[in-house]
Amino acid sequence: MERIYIGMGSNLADPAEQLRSAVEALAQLPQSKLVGVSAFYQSDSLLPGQPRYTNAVAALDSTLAPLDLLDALQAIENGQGRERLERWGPRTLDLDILLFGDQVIDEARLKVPHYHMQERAFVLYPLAELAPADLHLADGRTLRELLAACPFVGLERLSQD
Ligand code: A4P
Ligand code: MG
Repeated sequence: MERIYIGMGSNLADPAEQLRSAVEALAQLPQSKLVGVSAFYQSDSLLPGQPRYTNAVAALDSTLAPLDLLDALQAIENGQGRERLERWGPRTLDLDILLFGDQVIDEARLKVPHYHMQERAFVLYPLAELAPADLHLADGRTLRELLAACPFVGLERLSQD
């Protein structure tokens, strides 16, 4: 059993609703238990000219193998109408495996910890709602240190309805 953190993002077709549907789908995953979901946060896209994103993080306990979880997450993305037209393009739903226990995974299809999560406020602040502050990445840096280096700028925490 591993504690897994999943980053969720959407900037098309009612993003908050996309994230709510994704949470329902995560709760249905086999061999897994959804243990928490952060608040939703809005921020500008890292790429100019795209709609604003809504992001959140979910925590899952699972005995799925990493690549099986990736397959399941991609099936959820596809089920919510994701079209991969261009890398980094706007998307109805993006599900990224941020952390998979303390495993470091370096496979063609799966790199964990997720690329650049250490410096993305829209990942770190929702993650901090769920994870212990002494959570550390494989390089030894704690979540507390990463947060201290990543100002809460341009993020808007949405009230939950
Ligand atoms: N892949 C490798 N490692 C992982 C992992 N840990 N989790 C592979 C999930 N997938 C992983 O992903 C491309 C391939 O990455 C997958 O086939 C999988 O095998 P993708 O989701 O198809 O492509 P992508 O999302 O366009 O690329 P990427 O690199 O995941 O983009 P990002 O980093 O997600 O950036 N601005 C705001 N405010 N909020 C956002 O969420 N997101 C992006 C996209 C840009 N700007 C943003 C946001
Ligand atoms: Mg992605």
